[in-house]
Amino acid sequence: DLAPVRRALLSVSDKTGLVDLGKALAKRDVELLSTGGSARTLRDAGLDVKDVAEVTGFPEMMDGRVKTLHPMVHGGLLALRDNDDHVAAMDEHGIGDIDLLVVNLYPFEETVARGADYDTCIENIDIGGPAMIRAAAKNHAFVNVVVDVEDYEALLAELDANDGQTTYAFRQKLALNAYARTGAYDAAVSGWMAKALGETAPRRRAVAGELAQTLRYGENPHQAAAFYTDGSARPGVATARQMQGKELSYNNINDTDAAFELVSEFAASDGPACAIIKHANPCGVARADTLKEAYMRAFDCDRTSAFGGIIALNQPLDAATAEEIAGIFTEVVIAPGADEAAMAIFAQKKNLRLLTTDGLADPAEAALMLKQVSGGYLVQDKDSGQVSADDLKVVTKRAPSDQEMADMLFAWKVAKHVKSNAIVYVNNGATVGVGAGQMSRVDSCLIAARKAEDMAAELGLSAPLTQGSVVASDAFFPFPDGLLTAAEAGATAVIQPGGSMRDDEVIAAADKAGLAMVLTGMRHFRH
Ligand code: 93A
Repeated sequence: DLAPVRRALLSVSDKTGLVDLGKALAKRDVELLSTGGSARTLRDAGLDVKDVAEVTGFPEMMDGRVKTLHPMVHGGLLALRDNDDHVAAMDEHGIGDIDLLVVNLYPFEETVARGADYDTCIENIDIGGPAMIRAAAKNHAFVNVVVDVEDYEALLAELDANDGQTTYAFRQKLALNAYARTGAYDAAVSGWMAKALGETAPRRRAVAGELAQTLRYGENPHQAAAFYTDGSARPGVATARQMQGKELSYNNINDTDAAFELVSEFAASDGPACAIIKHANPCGVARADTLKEAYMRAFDCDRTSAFGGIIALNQPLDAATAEEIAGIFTEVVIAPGADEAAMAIFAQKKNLRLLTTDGLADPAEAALMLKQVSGGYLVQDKDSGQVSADDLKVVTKRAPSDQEMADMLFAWKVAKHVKSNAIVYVNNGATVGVGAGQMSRVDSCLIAARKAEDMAAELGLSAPLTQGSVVASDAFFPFPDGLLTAAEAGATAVIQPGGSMRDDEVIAAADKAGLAMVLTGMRHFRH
């Protein structure tokens, strides 16, 4: 199953490592064919290269749109070397074998990422490259196809280990990777077009992904797992730089994403904010005058749960905050930067993972979310819904105070990031009780209130901080019971979507309890 490599075609947009590869191949007596820019690069380095135009007898034309699309190329890639008819056809037309194809494609994804206009994106759709890659990959019985600069070394090692030949298993692996590349490439093109056309439900949807990391395991140790990125340049867990600490786990990545998306709701210009996440739910979110104070207030929402949590900050990590965070066990910290003094403090905590991003994510940015179900997947717009004070409808006799209003808007932003049923108590810019993921809204109200009682006991407070708090509910109260539970816990104002059949009953109950209540008209289910 060994196949020799005597003739190679090199056609790459990313010229990284091209000269070294060309030299290494030439040293192994491999004849080099190449396209315009690639050929120039190789020739400039003193290598002997034949232009594809010479092989095809056609010049590159139409701005390079047609350069390799020719039987002299595709015959050389597709011919079965052990098939008499194929060999006869090659002889008849003077087609030579191409045993190795090295291609990396026009940088379509990068072109989109840098915000290029429509026509520029179109021009960066590679046609000849994918055609050759697919041809070479189909003929992996004889042909090697390399589509990633990272694979150049492995190719040379394979040639050296097999006296200038490659094994079938090696070529199969190359082919698998090659088809994944062309698949992802076309998925990127169709994904870009869907976005450009505002099409959320095309009849077919291709999912693109690039392996970023094979994970030690998934949610549990008996589950294999990997992390794929989709090429988006959005600040977030996939594009963050890891500055220190152990490798991220599956759960780390999931929780870090939740933490960063939540803290990104709070613009840096509005002052420091901190979110602490456990099992994808916030167990403390706060704003304050300093980042350190924001962290401490978030921590004080539920110290027990914050142990081993994931912390997201909306400002670059500073030394004072780093010092405070380093005091307890934390899995991951993600922030839009970290200063040197902070880095020095974290350096003492070898296992603590620090990720830095280029700014915050835009919470209003349009994006699609995928959820897998058996036999398919659901696609929906990301929940980028936001409300401001002007959108709120006061439905009670008492209108909220300014402080209640500010806290309700804060609580509402947090509730959007809590698994349903979500209940969030907030007191003066900090969560003081979070109820998440319960099947009954009343239970979420009770759990959140009990959390606040536990913390009051731990902090030695005379009363839980739900006294004089506001409460947010991610969906309407179907009955007055949940609302009354919150009132009993000491909440004075309520923010919720409204829209229940029994809204009148719920509003009457709020009035009777002396609560101020506003309706958002928008729901934030999250499952
Ligand atoms: O415009 S194309 O789709 N038409 C082609 O026939 C063709 N053949 C190779 N683009 C084509 N390529 C691509 O050119 C390769 O995939 C590679 O990305 C690039 C290399 O061009 P150069 O060697 O001139 O820099």
